[in-house]
Amino acid sequence: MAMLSFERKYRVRGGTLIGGDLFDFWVGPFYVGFFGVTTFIFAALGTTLIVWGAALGPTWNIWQINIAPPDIKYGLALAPLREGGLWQIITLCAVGAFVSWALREVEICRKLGIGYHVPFAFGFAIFAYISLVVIRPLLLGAWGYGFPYGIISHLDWVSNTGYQYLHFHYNPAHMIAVSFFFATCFALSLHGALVLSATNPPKGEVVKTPEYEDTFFRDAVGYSIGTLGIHRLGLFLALAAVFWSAVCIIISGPFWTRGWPEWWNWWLNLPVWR
Ligand code: 07D
Ligand code: 07D
Repeated sequence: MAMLSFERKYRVRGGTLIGGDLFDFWVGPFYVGFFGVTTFIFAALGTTLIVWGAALGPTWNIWQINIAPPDIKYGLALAPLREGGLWQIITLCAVGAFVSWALREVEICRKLGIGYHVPFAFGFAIFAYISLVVIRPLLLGAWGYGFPYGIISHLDWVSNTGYQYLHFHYNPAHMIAVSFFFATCFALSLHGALVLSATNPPKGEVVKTPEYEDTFFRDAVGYSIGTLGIHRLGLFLALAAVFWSAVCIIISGPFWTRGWPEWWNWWLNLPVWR
């Protein structure tokens, strides 16, 4: 079925979580919904505040614009607008926009009668962001531990935070996260290459079926995970990467305050060496 006629067929009322029929309509190809409206409001307000923060700052250079969180001395209190208060409202808008977007995805899934895999996956990205700007600052007792909003400044934050623990590569959860990120790239490159090899043949040759794809891997390594399985594996690898990222930053500070290399002393202290 052509995309345009499919869309017309499935543009049905219902499936909304809130607001009934009120925002149950489309603007061009975009579904609106209650959460489309809240996404728009949060994103517009947040973006306006970023521009306002930039206007207050010393530069319009896109790389150097920086909206910093409050000083640590403000703890978990609200800070004056120019001293981190803007960052606090922008953070609220960002969380509001990301969660609204996820709920809008849920409504679209309900309309189509498909699973909630996409909003579930986006939920992991939101969790990683919230772990950086809400969970860890709350556990450490100050909003000042959040990362600053700026293209270069947020890189400075990652580097500084990493070196506070001497050598962040020794963080065991960071190791697991990095390995999952690498594994995700590995899996996607194999999958993308395999699908193209079978379904994009030279002119005049027929497209090959999944049996060819499975047989390639059975011949090469003795096992093929299959057409559905590879997508389950891909989703698992990607979500595990983000999950362990959130773990690696939440434990840095709230649960381990020394250098990460020192954490490995448990290995040297095993009774078996004594
Ligand atoms: C390809 C999907 C498309 C998304 C894109 C991002 C904005 C921000 C904001 C002008 C893969 C759009 C960007 C809307 C513009 C202003 C104020 C996703 C794809 C293209 N980072 N980070 C980048 C964000 C954190 C780190 C680039 C966001 C943590 C490192 C871009 C967040 C840590 C490097 C960016 C976030 C961290 C980057 C490319 C939120 C640990 C780079 C991103 C909301 C996770 C790279 C100059 C990309 C770079 C980079 C955005 C959080 C580390 C500006 C929105 C605090 C080490 N980050 N980042 O392609 O070139 O993502 O930086 O959490 O080297 Mg970052
Ligand atoms: C947080 C993004 C969420 C995004 C959302 C959506 C919009 C809309 C609109 C495009 C999590 C935003 C959407 C804005 C856009 C349009 C239209 C994703 C998030 C909600 N590290 N490290 C990680 C590596 C070192 C350090 C994670 C590698 C050093 C710190 C990952 C190396 C030191 C932190 C990772 C390396 C150090 C991390 C990041 C190599 C510095 C974190 C991925 C090869 C000296 C961060 C939760 C992630 C983290 C993190 C990889 C090196 C420090 C596993 C490969 C040794 C302080 N590092 N790192 O989390 O875990 O994505 O954050 O050297 O805080 Mg690291």
